[in-house]
Amino acid sequence: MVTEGDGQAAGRPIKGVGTLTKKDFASDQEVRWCPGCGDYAILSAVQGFFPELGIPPEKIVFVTGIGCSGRFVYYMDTYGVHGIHGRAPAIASGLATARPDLAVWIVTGDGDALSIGGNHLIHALRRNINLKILMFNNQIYGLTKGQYSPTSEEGKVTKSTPFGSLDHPFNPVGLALGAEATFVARSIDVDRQHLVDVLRAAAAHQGTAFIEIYQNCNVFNDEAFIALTGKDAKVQNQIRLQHGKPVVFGSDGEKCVYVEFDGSLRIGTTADIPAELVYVHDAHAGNPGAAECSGTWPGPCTAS
Ligand SMILES: Cc1ncc(C[n+]2csc(CCOP(=O)(O)OP(=O)(O)O)c2C)c(N)n1
Ligand code: SF4
Ligand SMILES: [Mg+2]
Repeated sequence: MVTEGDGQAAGRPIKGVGTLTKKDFASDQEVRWCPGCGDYAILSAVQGFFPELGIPPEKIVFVTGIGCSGRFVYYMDTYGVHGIHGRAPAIASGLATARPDLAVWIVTGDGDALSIGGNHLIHALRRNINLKILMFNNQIYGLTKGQYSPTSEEGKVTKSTPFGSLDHPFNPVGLALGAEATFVARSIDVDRQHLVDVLRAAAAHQGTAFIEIYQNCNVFNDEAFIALTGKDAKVQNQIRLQHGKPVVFGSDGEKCVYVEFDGSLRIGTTADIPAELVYVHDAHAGNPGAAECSGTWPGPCTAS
């Protein structure tokens, strides 16, 4: 199908959206992240996924703030706004409200979204405008060369915390659920399949979708997610939430999340827990409490 304006705004020949490929979403700009940065994998996953949406690039707008993550906008051959620090949700909210015919995606960082932009983020989440927010969480300020961020762990030694951070970090998934976001997910740069599945679900969601993406900053915070990416560790530590499925993990599902008698969620050995007590993930649960609880565990997760 060719819709009005296809390909024209960017000065390219008209191309039917059914024939779009990854290349149609890759701009001619030289990608300037550090070699080995997790941002490359996320960019590649997004560019590879977008053709399946069937939306012409001219109907898509990426809005970013400031940070290494903010450079994302230059590399997508769509419309884009490289905004000011922390204000991508404000700019995108106005755009998506005025132009509901556009697909508006935000790319932001942990500092951009949760330090200077924390206020804008929570209000975007509660307003539930049709926005998709990709928050690259590398638990550090990358662009400004390695200061601690609101997601850095306690005790983090950086240039701005030479004796170790005293602050308790935000759990972005918990924050988003607390703001009653209607779609909340977590994924990771190195798991393309999971990331694309989450992007697909977010794109289909009507309202604001918040996706935290763990992203390795190999220069200033290398291996921050090694517990989730290490060969053996990832099997033990990743908990994948699938709608309607019991939450089990570890090799052969040896561990599970179960409901304790007081209603709290605990981790146990699957063989020791009666099957009816094993927690079943409900992505549409009205009460986000359980999802929030699961969001505090490590590993990719989705809840909405
Ligand atoms: C108003 C303002 N304050 C501070 C800065 C400096 N600054 C630029 S990027 C950044 C933090 C970026 O960290 P994050 O959002 O985590 O992005 P990353 O570089 O890690 O992708 C800061 C503090 C700025 N550009 N503008
Ligand atoms: S500083 Fe870190 S986040 Fe920024 S481009 Fe380099 S590796 Fe990536
Ligand atoms: Mg960061």
